[in-house]
Amino acid sequence: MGNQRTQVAIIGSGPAGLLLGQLLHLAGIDNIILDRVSREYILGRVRAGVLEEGAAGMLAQAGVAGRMEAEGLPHEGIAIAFSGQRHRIDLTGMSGGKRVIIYGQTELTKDLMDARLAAGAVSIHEAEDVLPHDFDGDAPYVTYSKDGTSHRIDCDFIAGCDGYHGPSRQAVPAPAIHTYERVYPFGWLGILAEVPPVSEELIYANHPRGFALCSMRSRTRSRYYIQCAADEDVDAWTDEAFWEELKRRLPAEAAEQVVTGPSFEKSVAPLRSFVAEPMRFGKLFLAGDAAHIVPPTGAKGLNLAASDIHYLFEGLREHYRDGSLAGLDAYSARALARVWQAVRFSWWMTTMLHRFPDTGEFGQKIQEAELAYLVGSQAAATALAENYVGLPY
Ligand code: RFL
Ligand code: PHB
Repeated sequence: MGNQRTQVAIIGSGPAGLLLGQLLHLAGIDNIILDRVSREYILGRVRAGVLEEGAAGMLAQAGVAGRMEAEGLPHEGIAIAFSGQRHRIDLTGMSGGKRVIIYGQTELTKDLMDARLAAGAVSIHEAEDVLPHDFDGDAPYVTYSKDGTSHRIDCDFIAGCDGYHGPSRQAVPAPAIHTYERVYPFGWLGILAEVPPVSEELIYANHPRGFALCSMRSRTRSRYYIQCAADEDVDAWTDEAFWEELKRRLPAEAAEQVVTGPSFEKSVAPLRSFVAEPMRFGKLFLAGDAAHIVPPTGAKGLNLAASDIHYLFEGLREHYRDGSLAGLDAYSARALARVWQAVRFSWWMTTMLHRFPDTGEFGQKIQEAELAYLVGSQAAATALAENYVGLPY
């Protein structure tokens, strides 16, 4: 058994774990990141694409904003489409000047990984059987095995940044944790294609055949989604069938502009809202998807990971600098207050834009009335804009 010692053991090398690791490193706080899979595997995952200014600011604080600033696309509005029409929501005009930035999670993760490598900080990939221990006491530790050898990392704190399926939340005794969950009766079928996006801004489309989203990764790379069955068989979808279905769900003037081409990624994501409370158990802190999941409709998953890390990092820095536990004691309540706002917004966007099995004629009319109110009322559009660009930390 190999023994190691660090100040903060971080389980999970996604955006949450990497961001925390880099901020701690810059503050002179020693940390080790453990992940079950390889660096290449993580960089092969296609996920979120929309960053709030707060999340972009966190990347700047971590010293990795250069490529995002050069290659990211600032957006000042989105379109909401329904009943054959597209309507622009002026995000920037209605939020006091805030913008969002289109920059893929894959790129952001790569930037953070490169910075960590350059800093010489320790990341252990392909670590098996990772488990947090004794976080209720004063001497927490994490065990794992690698290449057939067992290891133990003694630490002051454990950050559980290991996603929805990770071991951190599962290590908490059931009576100590309360979970809230809603599983939506559909999924999103998404593709990436090397074609210019249909529009300069994202289009969120409500249609009787189901929701569709036109997004992008760059001026030459498009990301499109269509609502599908939760258990949809990806392999049953040819590129041609996907493009046909996407176009049917867009206003005719937009459908005509869609540039099609071969997809190089195609996958189905389930939609779920989930929150675990609290987010702190003694010396174990949950952050990001380990503590909560939102449906992607509000583009909040990655942004919540960033705001959690903001609160957690501030708490840890204060502790190591001043010996105070105040920030760490406040972590769970602070993070959860913002999480629930994003959970509500993501649920609302999902409900307004998708076809549910029981939507029916009445439900469809109610959706249309809500959409008409949204695009016809300055107050309603402002509420969407304020949430979409991100509530303050
Ligand atoms: P991550 O990115 O899931 O990283 C968790 C890391 O923990 C590792 N891990 C383990 N490590 C050690 N031992 C174990 N036993 C472990 N089990 C897991 C994993 O390998 C992984 O590297 O969580 P993090 O850092 O909290 O970041 C959160 C974001 O990734 C997430 O909120 C978003 O990507 C959610 N999400 C989307 N959000 C959006 O805003 N827009 C999107 O379009 C969007 N698409 C998506 C998504 C999430 C998806 N998932 C989770 C399947 C599409 C998908 C498919
Ligand atoms: C994406 O580009 O992947 C994306 C954009 C906006 C969303 C969800 C996903 O709401």
